[in-house]
Amino acid sequence: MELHSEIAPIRFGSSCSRVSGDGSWLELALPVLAGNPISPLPFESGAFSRSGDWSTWRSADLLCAFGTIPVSGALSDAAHRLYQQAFELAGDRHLLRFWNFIPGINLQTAGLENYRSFGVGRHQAFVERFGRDDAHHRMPAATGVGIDDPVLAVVLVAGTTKPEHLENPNQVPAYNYPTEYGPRPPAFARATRVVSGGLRLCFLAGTSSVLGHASVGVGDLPRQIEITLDNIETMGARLGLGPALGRGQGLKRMFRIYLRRSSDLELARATVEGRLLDPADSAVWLQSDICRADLGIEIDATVVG
Ligand code: 3EB
Repeated sequence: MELHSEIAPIRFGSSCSRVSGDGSWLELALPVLAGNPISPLPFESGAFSRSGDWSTWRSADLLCAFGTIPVSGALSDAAHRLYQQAFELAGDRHLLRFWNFIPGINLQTAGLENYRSFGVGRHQAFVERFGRDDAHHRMPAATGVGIDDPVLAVVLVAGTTKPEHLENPNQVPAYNYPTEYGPRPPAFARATRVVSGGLRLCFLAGTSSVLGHASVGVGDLPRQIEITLDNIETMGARLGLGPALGRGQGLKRMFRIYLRRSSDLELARATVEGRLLDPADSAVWLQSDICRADLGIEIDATVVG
């Protein structure tokens, strides 16, 4: 199937995070260390509309949207509200993918880390929407990283075809994490895949150096990269793409690599480019805090074709 026009709703590397005047793109102030700051999604764009805090593109099969909400008090309230709105927008469509850009992700508000507070509101919204028993089966692949501006930004993909949500056998499902990682568990799957409009869409969640539920290689970035890439291999196989995540198969592949410290770029690039990336891929290297304060790298991917 021809891809006519792709949506490029996110542009990284701006000086402050904001929505453009016409609402058609979201600037995020994550510094770009390397690669393409305009991150396209490989979908036909469909009709654009702007309503409330949300910008939406609807095609026959897919809905892609981003929403932002200013944050002053607890992140849990902002997350709860923005996710309620996301679910309303998605309507009967199935949730396929979320990206979450969380202000001051590792800072604390009223004694609770902002990421954990975000997790409380997100989880509550899932349970309210789908019920306690069904909520886990509805959680799609997601990414959670930090931004420095006082705005919570969420990007959503939803579709008419029922997806498959996949877990990593070497990791505890995030929605079953013990409470040491927050009062409510993170609401996401390790990967989601679906066939939509004749295309196979594979969404790899933000993947990091986590085994079981523990952070691995704390203080040792090469080790963290090794475990992260091992986890990606495992999920590549689960997705049916093979351990190299479909490298060399003529698929469209988009990667985002988030580094906590920009000074790690050279080291990380050598390993990740060698083991994971192909020159044909679209990849962007970003500096951002990631949701576990003890980890330095997170990688997500979208593979289509
Ligand atoms: C982890 O494995 C790393 O809260 O949406 C990765 C992807 C992580 C998504 C999220 C968090 C999220 O627990 C953290």
